[in-house]
This record gives sequence, structure tokens and C-alpha cells, in this order.
Amino acid sequence: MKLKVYADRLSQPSRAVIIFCKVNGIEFEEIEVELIKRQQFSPEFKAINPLRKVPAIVDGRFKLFESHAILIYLTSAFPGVADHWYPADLSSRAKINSVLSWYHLNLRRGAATFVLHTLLAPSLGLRPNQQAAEEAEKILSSSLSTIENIWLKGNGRFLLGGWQPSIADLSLVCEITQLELLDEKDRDRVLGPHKKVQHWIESTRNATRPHFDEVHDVLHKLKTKLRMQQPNPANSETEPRIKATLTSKMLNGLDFEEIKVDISRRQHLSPEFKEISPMQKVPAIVHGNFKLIESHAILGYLASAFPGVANHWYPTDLFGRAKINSVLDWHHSNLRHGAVTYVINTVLAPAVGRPLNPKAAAEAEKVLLSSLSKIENIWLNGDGGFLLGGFQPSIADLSLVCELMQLEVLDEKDRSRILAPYKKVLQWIENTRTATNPHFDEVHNILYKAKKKFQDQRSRGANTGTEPNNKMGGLSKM
Ligand SMILES: N[C@@H](CCC(=O)N[C@@H](CS)C(=O)NCC(=O)O)C(=O)O
Repeated sequence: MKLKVYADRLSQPSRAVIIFCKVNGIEFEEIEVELIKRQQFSPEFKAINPLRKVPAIVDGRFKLFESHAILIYLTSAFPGVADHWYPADLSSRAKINSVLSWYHLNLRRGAATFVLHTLLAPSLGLRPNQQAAEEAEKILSSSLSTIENIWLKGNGRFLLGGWQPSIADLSLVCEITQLELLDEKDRDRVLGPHKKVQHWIESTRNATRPHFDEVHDVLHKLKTKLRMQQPNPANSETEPRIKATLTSKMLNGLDFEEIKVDISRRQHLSPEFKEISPMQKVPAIVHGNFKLIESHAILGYLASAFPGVANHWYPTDLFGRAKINSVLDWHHSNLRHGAVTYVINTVLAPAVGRPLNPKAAAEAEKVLLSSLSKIENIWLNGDGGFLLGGFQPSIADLSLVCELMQLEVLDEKDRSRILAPYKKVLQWIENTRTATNPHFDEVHNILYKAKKKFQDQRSRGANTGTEPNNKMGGLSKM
């Protein structure tokens, strides 16, 4: 049976998947899910993707969503796909995963939010938000600088110094092409300073022509249509800016040295650490000569590089792995975005010299609650006590549960208001903890200490009527 691709060409990740299939001669049927007509909310599409987002695929009886998980699956499921798209070599693959993980909260967040609030909001029945557009432009410009100065640093024409494109090139370029919709002056302001980025877009376009142009045609048509309309930006709320770090550790007896990078002492900004992690974020690993950032890429790499790691962490089975990748991709813009932004704006902001922002916290709480509800009703739907119905944890369980553990630092009443309605989630946290103890508790000990510290500060603040001034002594998983 032919592969089915559910997509809307106005969606960046949909374009990447369609172009990929066409360039690689994968036979597929494109089924349009028109977002503007809200077709993603139809019961038929919900049966394909319960999260109601495009793209999604059906390959025989196998259903999958999240574009990166889909692209990775296609590279393995269709033997005709050239190796450069997702090299079999472990280190190259891990580097590509690192870029793909980075993308969600950086380039995608910046580009999609900027275009939404500069241009598209009225067509989608939303109120444009000037402040959100300005914040998003900063994230977008910083992401483009990162691409220019870090990922495009080598001599090659593609990311990570490659001479041929990978799925990361395709995904990121398809995100940037939405800037085509902007006014020439906005587009030049944002893209103008990044010459290497411009060449790279052109190289990716050339490497995937004529499909690239054909699939992007819809953008040019929309641009003409939008020119007839006047955007009406209004100033109402701030898009939360995320500055997050993460530490994960696996229960697999790997021989490793933990090198503390104390964020409260700004050690992540040191030149030495920049050599290891050019984004100046933790975690990062060095394995021999190989350096890697982005926790999901690291977890995937460790699971493959060390033969002693049990298969359930990241199954070699194509379908099992694709489903785990799908959860990991979803996580960035949902659970992680909600949890980090909520915790920053209810507890941590003063520690980095910023005021608490109740409005941003309220928005983040919505994202967090919606994410928890998805975990409860979709990912924990099966019989096992772990995500995707598993009876043993995977790297997705570990990553998502570690994210939720930061809620420990909240006021008990806030934490319980957020988590208590989700009984399966609570049980799953406990299952993951039990499956990985004593390491889980040992690694989270710092959070339990921070919780106590914040409780003390809150009660002192309540007694004196002042706002607590949190100083996070070495709290690393935020
Ligand atoms: N991380 C997902 C993002 C999917 C996504 O956000 N799709 C958007 C279009 S670009 C969508 O379907 N939106 C419909 C909605 O939110 O109702 C991926 O890469 O597949």
C-alpha cells in the first residue's frame, strides 16, 4: 500500500516531508489537510494524528506524526534514500539530531511566531501582538546567527560542513522560507546580515529542485493574496523568552565523568565551555574527539554508542524508535515550553535578575496543562506504565519526566493544582522514578533542596510582605 502523507503545503514541516519524498522518489499519496478550513479538527484526521497537526503519515498500518520523526523513519524505511540525508555513521547522525533538537525552541519558535504576529494572525482569526513579534524577531535573528556562525562554520555548503544536504538542512530551510511571505523590508532586515544562510538556502533549493520550487509555489500565491490585506498589529502581551538548560543521566552503568558547569556562577559562558558547547547550554558531552549538545541527541547517541544499554531505552526496531522520536520532537514546543516558562515566571525569574511575569505564567500554565492532558490521554493510553504503552522506560520517559520534576520547586498548592488531575501522569512519574532509582533520586536531590530553600523564602516573604529574591545555587535542570 502506498505511503500516505497528510499535509498542508503552507506548513513548514509539511513542505519538508513532501519535498523529501519527491526528491527521493518515494511513492506517496498527498492528502491535503487544509488548516485554514480547520480540517485538522475533523474526526477522520484525529484518528491519524490525535494532536491534530500536520504533517502525519500512514505507512501500511503504521501511523506517525512529528516531521523530524517522520523524516528519520522515511530514511530507514525506504532503502532508496541516499545516505547523506541521515548518515548511518553514528557521529554524523548524532550531530544531525543535535541540530534537529535545537531547532524547535530556536529557529522554529522565532520564525513561526514572528511571521504569525507580523502577518498571518488576522487570517487565522487571531489578534496580532507587536511585542510578541519583537521578541520573536530577537529569537529568530539569534537563531540565524547561530546557524551562520556555528552550524555553517565549515567549508561545505550545508549544515555541519556537509557537501550534500541532510534532513536537518531541509527542515530548517523549509522553516526559513516562510519569511518569503514578509514585506521585502522586514525580510531584508532579518535575513540580510546572514550571507552564509542565504547561500545555504540557495544550495538546499538547488539540491532539491524542481520539487523545492513546486512545493513552495503555494507560499508565493499566499504572498500575493496577503499583499491585498493590511496587517493590524496590536500591542498586548509578551512572548516568553526561554533560557533553559537540562541535565539528564541514564541508569546504564556507563563510565563517565560528570563535569559541573555551574550556571549560577555563569560557568556556561566561559570560553572553555564554549569550545564544547557553542550555544553555551548544558548538557553537552565529549566522547573521545566527538562533542555533542542537545539532550535528546545525546541520549540517542549514548543508547547507540554503548552496547550495554538495554534495548528498551531506544529500541532498534524502526517503528518503536520512530514513535519515541515523535514524542521527543513534540516535547520541545509543548511540555518543555510550558513547564520551563511556567517555573521561570512563577519562581525563578528573580534569580536571573528578572521580575516574575504573572501573565506569561498564566499563558505557560495553559500550554503545560494541555501538554499534561495529551500525555495522560494519548501517550499514556496503553496498558504499560510508560509512554506509548511500554512496560519499560525509554529515553522519552526519562526526558519528559525529568522535565516535569522541575515542578518540585513550585509552591505545593500550585504543583498539586497542576499535576493532581492527571493520575496516569503521576503514576508514570513514579514508575520512571522506581525504574531508575537510586540514580533518579540522587540526581534530583538538588531540586528537593531548592524546593526547601524556596519554601523558606516564601514563608519569610509572607512574614515580611516582600517578594522572595531567589538565588539558585547550582540548580541545573531548568
Ligand atoms: N513539531 C511538529 C509541528 C507541527 C505543527 O505545528 N503543524 C502546524 C502547521 S505548521 C499545524 O498543524 N497546526 C494546526 C493547529 O495547530 O491547529 C512537526 O514538526 O511536525
